[in-house]
Amino acid sequence: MAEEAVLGFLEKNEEIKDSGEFAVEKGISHEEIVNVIKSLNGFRFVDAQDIKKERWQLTAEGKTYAANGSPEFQLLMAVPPEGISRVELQKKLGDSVFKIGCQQAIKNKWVEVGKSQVSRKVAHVDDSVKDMLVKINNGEAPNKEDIDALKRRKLISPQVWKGYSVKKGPNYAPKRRKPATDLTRENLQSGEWKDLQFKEYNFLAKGFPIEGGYLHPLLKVRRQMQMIFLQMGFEEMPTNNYVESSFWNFDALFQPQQHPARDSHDTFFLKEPSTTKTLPEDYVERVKQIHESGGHGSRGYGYDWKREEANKNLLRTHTTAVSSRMLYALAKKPFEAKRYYSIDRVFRNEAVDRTHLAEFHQIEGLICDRGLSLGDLQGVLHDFFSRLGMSKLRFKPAYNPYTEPSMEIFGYHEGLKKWVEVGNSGMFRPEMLLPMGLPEDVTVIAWGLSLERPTMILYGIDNIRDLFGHKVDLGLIKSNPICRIGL
Ligand code: FB9
Repeated sequence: MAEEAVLGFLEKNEEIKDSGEFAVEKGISHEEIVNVIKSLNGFRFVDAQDIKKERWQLTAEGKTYAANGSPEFQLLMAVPPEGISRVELQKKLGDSVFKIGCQQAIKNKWVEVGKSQVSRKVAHVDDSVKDMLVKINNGEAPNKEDIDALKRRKLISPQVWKGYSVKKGPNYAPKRRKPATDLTRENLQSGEWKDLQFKEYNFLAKGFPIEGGYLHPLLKVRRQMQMIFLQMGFEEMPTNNYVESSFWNFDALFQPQQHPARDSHDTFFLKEPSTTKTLPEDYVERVKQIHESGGHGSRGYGYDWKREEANKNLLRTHTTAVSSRMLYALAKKPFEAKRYYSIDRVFRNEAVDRTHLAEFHQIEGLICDRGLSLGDLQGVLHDFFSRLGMSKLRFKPAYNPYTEPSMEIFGYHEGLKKWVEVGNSGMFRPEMLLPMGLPEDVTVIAWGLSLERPTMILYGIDNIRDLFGHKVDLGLIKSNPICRIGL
């Protein structure tokens, strides 16, 4: 309707001077007219020029007075000829109307407001304020000083009115035929295509966003860590078993059965299946020995080692449980040096906070060879972490039940301009390796770190809950850039 009105009017007239007046004339809402003008302008059916006008609109308070009269007029009307007490008048009008009404009525010398009494000074007046507010509401513009007076009383506020003046455009036609957007068999056969107006191709139109899969940042960094290990000649250990026996997770690592990590405060033990099915009996016997009474020069822990403790199933607390399985398997064969790595989930019954969840991904590397020393360990750590962009390392003596000596590793992070704890390491104890059957002169150097910490640092994520778990921020996953480590 609005479109026919605009195009129809321009058929007979040069221009629509003011879309606002045109809307009133045609009895169509100005908004509808504006939408049509914009669309016709887009297709160059018309040529529309902006016109702006400053208008005044009533404030909420202005609207109440336009409806109920100005407060000073309401006040005067409420004062009977014989006068009235302030209190009664205030009750009649309400606090705000009474207060403002008094100010204005006194100023207009309409009333006399004594200590308790209020009396009239005039018989009748016009409520010019209300009249002006009504006029403004109907779009009329009162004179400057009235505007200023009403503005001072915050009864009106300025409003920019936007409209258009409209002329015929290069594609003007009295009636807009929807431009064809397709050459169909029908309009080809009917020959209608000859007079059809075809819609222009919009070569800037964006195609439909191709939704693809998104690699989680953890998987991107895992891939980069994997590449580093493979480039350093390591092979991946099979970590596809979250459920492990206490034997491989602890006992095989010479971790005593009363070690604090082995109680349910730190470890998730399984209710079902609660115990492991099979263990290599001869090896278990040797582990029992080394725990109870030592051997190979070690005096062991000297406690009563319990098979049922070793049988308990748990969620592995470290991928070192996989390392113990792999080293035992290695010992069963003629010895050959090996470089192994693992990157997979481990579970610890820890309090969840900004950097800790009950599970994280552990990265572990180990080299099993003859006559390896702590120097070799520091060497391979330098090689590994320099590929992570950290060429400056510092080592701090540490303790692990299954490595002696052990070192915490600190690296200087150029981006953060500070030393960061980047992991832990050590040489697996003979009490762990010899019962497996590995040759006397074989030593194993190993180290471990997490996948979450480097990923949080690389992607600037400071709360691990945004990165992993049910509160993960999918937007972050979708929009995360490719962050290259070490570069
Ligand atoms: O990952 C850790 N820090 C880290 C690693 C890399 C990194 O890269 C920068 C971007 C380039 C930045 C930081 N840490 C180990 C250090 C700390 O975050 C530490 O507070 C938390 N640790 C976890 C364990 O928390 C209880 C990180 C996790 C960890 C610690 C030790 C091992 C594995 C994971 C181990 C081991 C080990 C030792 C000897 C033999 C075999 C395995």
